[in-house]
Amino acid sequence: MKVKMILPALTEAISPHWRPIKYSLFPPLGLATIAAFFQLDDEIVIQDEHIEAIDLEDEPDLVVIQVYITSAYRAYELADYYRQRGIYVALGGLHVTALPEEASLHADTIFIGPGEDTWPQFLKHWQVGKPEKVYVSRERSLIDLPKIRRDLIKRHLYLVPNSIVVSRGCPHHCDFCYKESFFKGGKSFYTETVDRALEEIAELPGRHLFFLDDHLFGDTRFASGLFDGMKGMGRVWQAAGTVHAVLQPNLLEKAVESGLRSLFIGFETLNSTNLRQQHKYHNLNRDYTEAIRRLHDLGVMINGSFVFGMDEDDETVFDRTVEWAINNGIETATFHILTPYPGTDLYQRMATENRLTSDNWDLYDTRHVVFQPNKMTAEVLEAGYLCAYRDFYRWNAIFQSVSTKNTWEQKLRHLIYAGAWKKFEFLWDLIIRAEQVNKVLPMLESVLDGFGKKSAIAIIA
Ligand code: B12
Ligand code: SF4
Repeated sequence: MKVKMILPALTEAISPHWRPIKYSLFPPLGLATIAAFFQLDDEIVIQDEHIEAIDLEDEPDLVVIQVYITSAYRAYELADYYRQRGIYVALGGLHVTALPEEASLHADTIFIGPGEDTWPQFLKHWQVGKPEKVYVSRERSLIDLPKIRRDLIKRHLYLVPNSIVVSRGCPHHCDFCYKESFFKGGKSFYTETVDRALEEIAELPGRHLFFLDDHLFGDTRFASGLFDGMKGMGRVWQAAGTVHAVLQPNLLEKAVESGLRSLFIGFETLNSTNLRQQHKYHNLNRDYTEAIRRLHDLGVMINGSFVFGMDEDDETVFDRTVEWAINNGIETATFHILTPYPGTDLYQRMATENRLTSDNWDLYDTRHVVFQPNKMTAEVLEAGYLCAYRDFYRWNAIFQSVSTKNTWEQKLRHLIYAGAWKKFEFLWDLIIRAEQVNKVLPMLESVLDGFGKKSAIAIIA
């Protein structure tokens, strides 16, 4: 059987004028995960539109498309194109799960939720010519799964080919997060076994790893076992975690000993009423500054995530947040405009309060305002968001933030990391076009690792 698997891109990612580095970071892990269920003699191609043009002249027997909200229209366009040619189309992923009725207009079969249980069922039915219209995931497990088909990934076109997920979901329940609706009807947080995760890690070439788990530290026993097992593997790695996890005694130290060098942290807001309203209780009454100090003392750089537009935010929130992030020496920041994804409790609340102002999914990219904010206008929110990015990544702000670091090595590392990420976008554009992005990986490894001085490990020892 000939199978074509597609990760469609949002418009910005395929601009002929500009190629932002963030779209050349990670390969399509979700598609490679379900590709593992095909027979070895099936001919499978994975095409990721973020890094290559989709070949539309082919004649596959089956087309599989992963749909995110921001790429939904493109996904439907591709699906309609193949279906018009009589080719069977299967759609799955987050947006299909959130809005199955919309997606089913463009598919022969749709998949609700994670695909590890439903995809093999579909393949069995397909082989006997009786595939169903809808498959709903109920059994959630990562035990005894076939190996991810990493051989189908074009590693050389990504800065971070070694992305990995060893768990699914998250133990928390924030109102704005995709996870509650995606995992409805079954477990919403589960992990691989430690042994299986270590086996997968051992098979990945090179040193660098990026864990894409929503919350790698969410199960303390699992995380602790994983970090113990990774000790001595010589890896440098990045991941996402919570303030709470960072404040837990010993776990962070173990992570650092096993190679953690940069962590994405969802601070989201500095306002406790906002946190309460979004049900982000695990951030409530946590000492953010202490979490930052702990990370920096252990040599871990921080990518702080902040959301603007919650109900307590007014036009002063932008400056306050940026100033706080700079004064705390946060190396990189990711700002978002609050976005009520369909399927979330936040979406439901906004709909009930008649505050949704757009159902154009292209605008649900966390850079546009698609609802009526409470204490400011949509225009002020969008402008404030743009200013926050500009102000945080001004050279003088970067230098101010760098000056909070104690040693020259830490200062240099901060400067290079923040600068490379946001100040040399024209260079990334050239590198991506020349298909040389993966050649920059050794530099990333070196910066993460404090230029090979193993500073963090020395601190622990
Ligand atoms: C890596 C990542 C990216 C990467 C690349 C994405 C990629 N290569 O897949 C980059 C940096 C490009 C990116 C960009 C953005 N992202 Co992003 N990203 C992620 C992240 C952290 C991990 C994705 C991942 O690999 N998961 C692990 C794999 C195993 O899971 P999976 O991909 O979901 O696949 C499983 C199922 O979905 C299902 N499945 C998927 N497709 C199909 C198809 C079929 C037929 C079947 C049966 C099953 C199936 O089976 C798979 C196995 O279970 C997620 C968070 C998350 N946990 O998902 C956010 C996330 C997907 N991103 C999100 C957003 C908002 C964005 C941006 C808009 C952010 C921005 N402001 O720029 C952009 C635009 C995305 C786009 N192209 O449209 C949101 C999506 C919300 C939504 N409802 O769609 C998420 C959920 C983050 C969040 N918590 O809000 N992202
Ligand atoms: S902690 Fe993060 S991943 Fe977990 S529910 Fe909240 S926003 Fe989602």
